[in-house]
Amino acid sequence: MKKELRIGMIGYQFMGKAHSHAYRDLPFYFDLEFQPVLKVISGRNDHAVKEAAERMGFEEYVTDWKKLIERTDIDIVDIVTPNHTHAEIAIAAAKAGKHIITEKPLALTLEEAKEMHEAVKENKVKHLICHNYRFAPAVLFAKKLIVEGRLGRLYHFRANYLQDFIMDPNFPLIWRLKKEISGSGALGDIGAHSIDLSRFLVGEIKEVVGMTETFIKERPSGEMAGGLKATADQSSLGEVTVDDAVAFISRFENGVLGTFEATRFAAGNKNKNKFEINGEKGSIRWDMEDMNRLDVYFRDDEAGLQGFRTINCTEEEHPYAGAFWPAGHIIGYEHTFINLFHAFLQGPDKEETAYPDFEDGVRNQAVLAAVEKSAETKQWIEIKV
Ligand code: SOE
Repeated sequence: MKKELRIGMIGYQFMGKAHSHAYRDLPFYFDLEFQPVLKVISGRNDHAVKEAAERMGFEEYVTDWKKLIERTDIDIVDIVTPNHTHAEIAIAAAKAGKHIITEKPLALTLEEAKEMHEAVKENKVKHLICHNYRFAPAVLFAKKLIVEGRLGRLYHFRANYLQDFIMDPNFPLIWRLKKEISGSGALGDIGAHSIDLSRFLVGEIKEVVGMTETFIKERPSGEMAGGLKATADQSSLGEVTVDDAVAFISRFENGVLGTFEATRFAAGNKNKNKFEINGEKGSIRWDMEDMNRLDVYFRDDEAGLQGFRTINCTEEEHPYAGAFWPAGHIIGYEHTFINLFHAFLQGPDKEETAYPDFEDGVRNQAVLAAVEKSAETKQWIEIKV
C-alpha cells in the first residue's frame, strides 16, 4: 500500500482545476512512491466549493481555510487563492508543519515574500511556487542544451508574454486588476513567468529599467466566471489600479542583455508566452502557444544548410516527454503542472528539473518590485533581495 500524500487545497477556480487535475493524473504517467489524495478543498462560497469538491474529487470541503490547516490528516497545503492571501495562508501552513505549494507571484510585496521564505525555512517544510512553464519538455530541453554549452556564451534573452483577455472596456474589474489584491497587473501575473524562465535558463538579473501603462483606467464591477472569463454587473465603475502592460530591459549578472514585455492588450494573442535566447554558437526560441516545439539554430551547421530548425520535443530524449505518449503525440498546458508536481513531490533528479521554490519566488518578487520602482522613478534600479 503506497503512502498517501493528502492534499488540502485553498481555492478552487482556474488554478484549482489545473492543480487538482495534475494530482489525479500523476499516477497515470509516473511510478510514484506515494499516492496523492485530494482530501479537503476550501472556499468561502459554500455552494461553489461543494460543487468544486464533487467535480474535482475532493473527499471533503470547508469554507474556512484555517480549519483545513489545523487538520492532522493534511500533508500539503496548496494555495490557489488570489495573491493577497498567499502570505497569511502560507505562513500559517508552515507553522502547522504543512508542505506548501502556492501560485505565482509569491506575494503582494517583496517583504511578504521574504516572510514566507523565512517561515518555510524555520518550520523545515518543502515549498513550491508554480512557475509551471519551466516544465514544458521543450523548455527543459532548452535548459539541457544551455547546460551542455550548445549555445556557448549567451548574449540575449528576449521574452514577450502576450494576452488579450481584458481588451473589452466592459470586461469587469476582477481581482487581477486591483492592486490591493493582485499586487500588480500584467507584470506580476504573466511577466513573473518570463522572469522565472530567464532566471532558470540564463541566470540572475542585476538591474532593470522599465515602464508600465494602464490603457483602460475604469471598468464596471464584476467577478471571475471560470478560466479568464468574467461577468460585469454594470452597477458601478471602479478604478483599475494595476498595469495593463509593462516593458523593461535588464542586465543579467553574467552580462546577458534582457528585453521583456508583458501585456494583456495584444489582440489575437491568447497565452503567447515566448522567449528567444541568442548565444555565440546559435539560438533557441520557444512559444507556449506551440509548446511542444523548440526552434534551434546552430552556427556550425553546414554552410548553405543553416537555418532555424524545429524540434518536436515529444521523444524519449526530451525531459519528461517520454512519460506521456509515443513521439509526436503532443501534450498540453495541463501536463506542465503534472511534470512540475512530479519534480516537487518525487524530487528532481537532475539540474534541469530543479523545481522553483520560495527562494525563486523571493528573487522573482525582487525583480517585480524593481520594475515597479523603475517605472515610477524612470531610473535604472538594482535588484536587491
Ligand atoms: C492569467 O493571466 C493567467 O491565468 C496567469 O495567471 C497564469 O499564471 C498563466 O499561466 C495563464 O494566464
